[in-house]
Parts: sequence; C-alpha cells; structure tokens
Amino acid sequence: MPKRIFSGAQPTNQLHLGNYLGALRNWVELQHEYESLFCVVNLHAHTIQQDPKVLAEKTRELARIYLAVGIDPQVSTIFVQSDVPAHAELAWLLNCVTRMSELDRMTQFKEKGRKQRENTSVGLFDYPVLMAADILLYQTDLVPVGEDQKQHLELTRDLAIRFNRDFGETFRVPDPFIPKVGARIMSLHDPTKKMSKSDENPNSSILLLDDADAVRRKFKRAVTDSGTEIRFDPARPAITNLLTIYQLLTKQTPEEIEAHFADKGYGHLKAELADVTIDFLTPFQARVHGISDEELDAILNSGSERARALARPTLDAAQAHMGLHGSHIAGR
Ligand code: ATP
Ligand code: LTN
Repeated sequence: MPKRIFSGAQPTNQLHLGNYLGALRNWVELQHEYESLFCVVNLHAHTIQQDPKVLAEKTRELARIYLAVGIDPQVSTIFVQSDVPAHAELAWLLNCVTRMSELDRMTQFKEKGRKQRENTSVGLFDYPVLMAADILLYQTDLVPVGEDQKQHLELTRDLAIRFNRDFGETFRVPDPFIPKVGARIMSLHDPTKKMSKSDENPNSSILLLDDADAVRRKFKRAVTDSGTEIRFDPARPAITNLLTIYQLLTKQTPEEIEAHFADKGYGHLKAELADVTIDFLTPFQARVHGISDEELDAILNSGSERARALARPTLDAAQAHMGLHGSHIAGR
C-alpha cells in the first residue's frame, strides 16, 4: 500500500506566510511521494465563535488557496471536513478513550482558552480529539504540520496505541512531519511569538492575500535586533526570522544569503525580502482568483466522495471493535 499523508488547516481568519512555509509548502512537495488528503477543517473552526456566512465563504477560499499553492486535485484528495460525517463519528468514539487530564495538558487549549475565559466551549477543549479522528480515520502514515501541532500529534499517537490495545488493532500510528526549517515562523512584531492567524496586530503577519503595498509596509515595520550584522544567529531572533523567510522563498543556502547581505543594512534586507515575497504572492494570488466556482465545486465533490469511501472501512472497524456497528444484532 502506498504511504498516506493527511493534513488540514482551519478556514478562520487569513492564512499567512507561516502557514505556507511551515505546512502547505510541504504538502505540495510530499503529494507526489504519498497518497495525500488535504482537508479544510471547518468543524474545528467552530471551536471558537464563527459567523456562519463568513465561515462558509472562508471554507471555499481556503480550498482555493490549497489549489493555488500547488495541490493538484488529480494527485491529491481535497475536501471539506463537514462533508465527511465519519470525522465527527470517530471523534465521539475517541472521546471515550481520551482522559480529561490529557486534554488539560494541551498548551494550545490553555492559550486559546485563556483569551476567551469563561466563554470557552467544550469543543475547544475537545479540539485535539477531533484532530486525532481526522488523522486516524485514513490510516495515515505521516502528518505534515508546523511545530505548534507537535503536542496534538503526540496525543493522536497515544490514542491510537490505547485504542488498539484495548479494542484490537484498528489504527495505524502516525508520525508527524515537521520541517527542519520554517516549522515556526515568528511574528514580525514580536520574534518571541509565532506568526499567528489570531494575532490582533495586523503588522505581525504577511497574509497570503496581502497586496504588494501591504507586504512592503509590514516588512518595513518589522522589528529588528540590536546590532547591524545580517546573519543567522539564535541570539538575534528577529533577523534570523527574516532570513529564514528569505531562505525558504529563494531556496538559497544560509551561507549564500549571509554572503549576499554581508555589506548591506537591515533596510536593504527588508526591501529584498519584500521583493521575493511579492514575486511569490503575485502569481499565487492570480491562481486563487482564477479558479471558477464550478471547478471548485467539482473538485470538492469528488474529494469528499473519495474521502468518504476511504474513511468507511476504518470507522466500521472501530465501531465493530467497540461492539457497535450492528455487532449487537443476533446472528452477526
Ligand atoms: P493560529 O496561527 O491562530 O494558531 P492555526 O495554527 O490554528 O492558527 P491553521 O490554519 O490551523 O492555523 O494552521 C495550518 C498549519 O500552519 C498548521 O500545520 C500549523 O502548524 C501551521 N502553522 C501555523 N502557524 C505557523 C507558523 N508561525 N510557522 C509555521 N507553521 C505554522
Ligand atoms: N490543528 C491543526 C489543524 C488540523 C489538522 C488536522 C492538521 C485539524 N485536523 C489533522 C493536521 C491533521 C492546526 O493547524 N491548527
């Protein structure tokens, strides 16, 4: 059997360069090596309050972004999570093998929950279990994600191992794929925080749908470190972050990049970084806007049909192993 990858992003706010460099870029590369499924996780989006109309629009927009970055619907399966009911069904079964204490330890819940205080939903607490269901449903081998998802992947593995032990062999235990470079792109405003979709400061992230002016302005305002030297150095996180973005977009080596900027200043680095970013974003944005509604509907329809077919046997097995799925009917 070909090895399989599964990944997804939430159709909330706007995708930024961190999402692309940490995750989507790798999906595009890995799709030719693995059988691939890429999901728009709209059920996850509801773990925080959503305007239903906006969510529906964002769901389509994110699917367009998947296509425009280079996910090939002839090669990979692209679909919307809520079109495959098995995700929510398996999540319930996994809920019953997950311990409260495990979810209590999830740092993403702690951070996002803190922001919402007493309005935190049960869904937000349960978010990692739905994510585990997404992954385990497809007998996934590898999950390409950014560094922030590592803890969720560890939980997914723990749940798969526990379920297999308690109910019999059902799920493949997946591995995370976290890139060596780009797994944690930092905020342009505060290099101690990751670039985040939910950051209130609009200058902290370069959005994939930003126009050229916004890109130039945001890089110009990006914070820098003290000193003037332009080189990769963990003690100088702001410049290292800018250089990492430059490295990933130009595919040059750190040595080439340091040599290139050896006698130049921060202003020059920022201007060149804006140029290479705009060179990447301009054709990408043209592709986003070039996908017709009909084309998108056809891709999402066939994607969800295929995902439903792939998910069925695993959900059936999980249910049967738990004494569900008709296994209570006499004579079966
Ligand atoms: P937020 O930034 O608000 O936390 P998110 O991480 O929930 O948003 P998603 O759209 O669900 O955003 O993430 C899609 C992918 O992008 C995930 O694989 C995630 O690990 C990755 N990612 C998110 N932020 C970064 C970042 N700053 N650097 C690298 N990868 C990132
Ligand atoms: N939690 C992920 C999004 C996500 C996901 C998944 C990623 C939901 N289900 C399954 C990989 C595999 C995030 O990036 N915030």
